[in-house]
Amino acid sequence: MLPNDPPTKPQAATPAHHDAAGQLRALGWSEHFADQATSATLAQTPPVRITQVHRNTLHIQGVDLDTIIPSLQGVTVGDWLLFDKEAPRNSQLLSRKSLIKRRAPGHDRKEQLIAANLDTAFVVTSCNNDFSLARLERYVAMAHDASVTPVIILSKIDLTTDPNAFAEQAQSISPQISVVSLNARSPEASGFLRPWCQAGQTVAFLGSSGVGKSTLTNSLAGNEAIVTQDIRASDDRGRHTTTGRQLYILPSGCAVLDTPGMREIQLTDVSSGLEETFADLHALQQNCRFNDCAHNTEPGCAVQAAIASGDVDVPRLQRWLKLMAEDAENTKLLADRKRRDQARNKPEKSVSKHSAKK
Ligand SMILES: Nc1nc2c(ncn2[C@@H]2O[C@H](COP(=O)(O)OP(=O)(O)O)[C@@H](O)[C@H]2O)c(=O)[nH]1
Ligand SMILES: [Mg+2]
Ligand SMILES: [Zn+2]
Repeated sequence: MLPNDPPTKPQAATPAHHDAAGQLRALGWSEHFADQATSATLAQTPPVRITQVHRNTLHIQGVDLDTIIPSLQGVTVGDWLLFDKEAPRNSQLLSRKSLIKRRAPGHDRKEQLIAANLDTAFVVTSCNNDFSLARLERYVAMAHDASVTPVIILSKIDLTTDPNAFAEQAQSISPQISVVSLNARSPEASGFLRPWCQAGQTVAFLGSSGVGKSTLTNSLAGNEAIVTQDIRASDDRGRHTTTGRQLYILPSGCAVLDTPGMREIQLTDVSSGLEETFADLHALQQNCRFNDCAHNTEPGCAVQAAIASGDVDVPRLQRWLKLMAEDAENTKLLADRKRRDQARNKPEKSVSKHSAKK
């Protein structure tokens, strides 16, 4: 083609990260993972990231690699594997930097892995009926427990007359958490999220359906490639083949996970996350006379004393007690269940695990 020839079709954008190191970094690779393998191992079994989990397959991306492999047990979106090309089932799961999970809805109520290796969780709610402090606290506790930085995003500020009232309430959860108010459809929206979306970072949007998660994902991607408005499809009933969670690797080098709305987030095994989210109440509790104080009618209860003096917000205390009870209950149920499953499946499991050697 002559230099002055007009291009006959749009030119593919030059990828910002065309070398191997740049590609890996854009996928979220960091020392935490590199430290887990020798360079010989990495050459033999290259690192790949799971960008989607389907019923029977995984979508993986690596350096000059974008493919589908058969499912592996116990992995989730965002996980890193050392990919064995000859025998994908023998690929090794790298130890995670963070993991977000919940107790799944439905009657079997197993533990469900939501996402691995996130740096930031954007907890999105809109300035309307969706807004619920109790739900925000759940997500924040989940993020804290996973050592993922929670950032609260209040969307649809263009649809309310008093966005500040929502922002103040959200900030009341903790002075340490960033609260960002925005109109997800405005061109400025992605700019507000940039501080958390630098190259090499992995961020996720969590929150109910319809609050603007896909709109924000699109805004970060700088295009309309990602479908907005979750289709109310059969995936809700668990028969569908995909979880609907997808990790997008943006040209800017940030990995973004868009998730469909989760109707229910039951906490499990997040006691330290609750401690961090309700740090004020947790600190007060240390001064109660009894270790197992229920902060009800016990003598010497520091929490009741703080209520009497007006220092404690009673609805917040009630939400804290409820979440702690729920967490304790689910943690116990799941531990019992795991024990039962282990006892029942032991012989079978070990056979299938080592079947290659039989
Ligand atoms: N007015 C307004 N509409 C929004 C805003 N955020 C999202 N929407 C609209 O709300 C609908 C649902 O958005 P979507 O991004 O699909 O929500 P998701 O289910 O959380 O992924 C779409 O029609 C969006 O255009 C916002 O901040 N303001
Ligand atoms: Mg969506
Ligand atoms: Zn007490």
